[in-house]
Amino acid sequence: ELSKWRPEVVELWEKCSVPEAIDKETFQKSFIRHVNTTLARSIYNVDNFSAYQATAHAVRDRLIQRWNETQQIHTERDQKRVYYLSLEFLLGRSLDNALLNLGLKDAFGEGVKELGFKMEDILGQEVDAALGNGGLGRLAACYMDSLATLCYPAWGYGVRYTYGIFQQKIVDGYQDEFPDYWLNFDNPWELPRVDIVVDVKFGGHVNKITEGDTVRHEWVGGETVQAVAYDVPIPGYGVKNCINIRLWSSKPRRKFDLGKFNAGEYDQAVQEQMKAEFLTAVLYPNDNHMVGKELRLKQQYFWVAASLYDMWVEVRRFKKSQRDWNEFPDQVAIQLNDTHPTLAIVELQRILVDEERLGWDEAWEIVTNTFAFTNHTVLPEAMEKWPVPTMSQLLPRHIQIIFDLNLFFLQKVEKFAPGDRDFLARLSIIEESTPQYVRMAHLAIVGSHRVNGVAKLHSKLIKETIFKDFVRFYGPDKFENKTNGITPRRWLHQANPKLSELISETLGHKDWLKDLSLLKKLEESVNDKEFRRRWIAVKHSNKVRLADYIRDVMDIDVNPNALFDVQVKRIHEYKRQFMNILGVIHHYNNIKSMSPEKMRNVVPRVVIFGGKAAPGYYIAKLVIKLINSVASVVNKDTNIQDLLKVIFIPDYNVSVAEIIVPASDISQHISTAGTEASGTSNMKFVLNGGLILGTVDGANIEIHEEIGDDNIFMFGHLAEQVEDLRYAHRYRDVTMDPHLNAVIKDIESGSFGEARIFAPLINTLTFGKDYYLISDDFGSYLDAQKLVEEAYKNEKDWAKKSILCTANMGKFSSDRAIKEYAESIWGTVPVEV
Ligand code: NBY
Repeated sequence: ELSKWRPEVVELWEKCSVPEAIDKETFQKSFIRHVNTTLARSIYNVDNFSAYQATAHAVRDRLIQRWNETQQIHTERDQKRVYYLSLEFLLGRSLDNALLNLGLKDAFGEGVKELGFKMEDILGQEVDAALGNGGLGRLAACYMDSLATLCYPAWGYGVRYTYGIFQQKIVDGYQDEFPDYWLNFDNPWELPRVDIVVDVKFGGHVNKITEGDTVRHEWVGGETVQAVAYDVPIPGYGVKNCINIRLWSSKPRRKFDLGKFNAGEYDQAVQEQMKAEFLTAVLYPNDNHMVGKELRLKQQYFWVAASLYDMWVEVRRFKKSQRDWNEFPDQVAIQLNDTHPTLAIVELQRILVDEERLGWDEAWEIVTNTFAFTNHTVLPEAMEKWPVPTMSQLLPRHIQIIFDLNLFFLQKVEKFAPGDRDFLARLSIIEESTPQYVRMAHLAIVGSHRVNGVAKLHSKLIKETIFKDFVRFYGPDKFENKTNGITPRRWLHQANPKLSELISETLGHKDWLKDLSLLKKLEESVNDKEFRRRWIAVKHSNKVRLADYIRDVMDIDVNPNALFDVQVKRIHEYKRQFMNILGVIHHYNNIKSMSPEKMRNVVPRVVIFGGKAAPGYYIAKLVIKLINSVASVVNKDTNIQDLLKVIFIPDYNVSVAEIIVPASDISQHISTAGTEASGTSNMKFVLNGGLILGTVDGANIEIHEEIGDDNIFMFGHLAEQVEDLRYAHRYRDVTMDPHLNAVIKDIESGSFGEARIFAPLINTLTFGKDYYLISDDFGSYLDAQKLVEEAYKNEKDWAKKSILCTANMGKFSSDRAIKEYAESIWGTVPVEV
């Protein structure tokens, strides 16, 4: 008998499975084995890139082992699982992170050194996994790190885009986009699961079948695309747990149409294949802006259907053990990262009703107890809605279900508020326009048992504005706040190794990496002169590192002793990079008007920008052009004695952020109050001892609460004033701040290149009624900048502020956020390997 289960086979199996050790010598052996066999190279032709690949494979071997053990224990324990559905995972690089989380960095660093390589050179070879736009995608990545570290039985589900977020080049001051073909070389951080394939159907029609007094629906016909799974292991820090992100890639069911091929129509024979592969080819590059492309809707359903089917394997597992369907929500929690995966709600209802033949109400009870929904924005242009005709074509059964759900929902609303037609229309899942639209946020709320915002103010605002009617209908308990967080492993330990070491030495432990509130104890060292000296030295060396980077990529020298003033994030009008560069012009003109004595009082400053604009976002792209035009004038003006430099760092991404964030003295988070749901880079900067200049918005407010008045520069109007200010702009002329007026006149006089180029941008302030309230906040913005400058002159006090910033950031660990989700929304408990 050839059975695997014979005792002697099991014994042999166990004898042969030697765990991959993690000491230096064993690492070196596996490194060389991978160079020789995996890469088919030798000592004579192994370059830095091959060394990276060999190191990555050696680390991956060890990751997979942990991954296997984690999956095994999770299956064995059979605890409730959480599935995090996100259309974006902005992971960045994996090697350094894996080395640190597994505790291998020192041994492997020594190991490669002895073999003739520098660890930094090897780490520098890796390309970012940039499968996301900005904050939302990076949040998903931080949450996976925390889920692994805290040992929750969790999975991420996403899309394996062939092209991530575009690469940005600056040509003549303008943004140019280039495809991000990140899979050009082999990707050691994914495990292709060619055996895990799910058929996903589009189009076709629905048959209504009457059997006695029951009616059922059958979705037939249409085209089928296959989803292939790629698994990305995510190691926890300081634990053996290693969780999984499953990314789906599309491929055709048939490679080509043999009939057409034989008829000599070769080009048409491969067309189906090309169309199917196109489905997951590219990430849509818009942040906080909905673009209603049919392909995007197809991506969403493709991913959601494959993921639910995959979870279904689990469901069948417990069906075998005779569990009742009603227990499904006790086994599974699904978190919707924004409305992008909302079709999962409809898909689960479809499976339960059409395929498992459950009654409608019973199925719906299961569905709503399974899902929870996170909202990330209040901007109207970001609200997802899909035309009913498009959805009917692609998903004929789903649109029926949506209309039925809406009917039953509105019947309840009608009972709640009899005769209130407006209330009904406002709550409806369907927008009654021509054509009709499906409002995805409404569907997500109706289909979830919890809805949350991502910072206190944001969660309050959604209850008072966009979801107000739902709060009235459901009561306030369905709506919660879960303030965002960031992982201290990547955003301090990995990005800022020197500060991490200083902190560990001062506290006498590394436990703070798993319990960030322990940083509080750093407060006791704030009056220790020697500690402050070392703190300042670390910041300085990080500024030198950034200055080196700027020289390498831009060939510009900046002075690391200057104040580094940073604004890096997606370029968007609501984030007001425009206001920042207008402030820079004001500052520049101010310096130019000074006598040499007065100039001596000016703090030298390097203003650093970075960020991508959506390729179709004309105004955002003009902001980039203006920044670069100002930079080219300012940077070559010798009259200002290097007191000001303006830098636009191209192609801002996660890896570049890891260099910029630790080097910042002051960073700007200056959105119009009420527009930035949370922001998460604000947390990263403050954790690294950078101060912030910010508006009373998003998580700035909670950071302020934690670190205190003395350690943050806040300015501008409040969220509750915004509506009135906009109203005033609409019906009276915008009253320009005199300083702002002068700056605009300067641009219009051609000081920064042809004025007509910038006219559409300047028009947003005048004809555009200054929707983002730059004119209202400009005065207090300049005042706040003056305070920053004065404070920076006192090195000792600034160092104290910097230390107190870091010391009080405990709350903003993604570990805290994930525990809150687990405890109050998911009801999951940790299972440690
Ligand atoms: O989510 C961001 C928020 O702007 C930020 O304030 C918050 O901190 C962060 C995490 O909660 N939102 C965001 O990044 N959104 C997107 O990237 C995005 C991408 C695509 C679409 C909408 C939003 N879309 O509709 O296609």
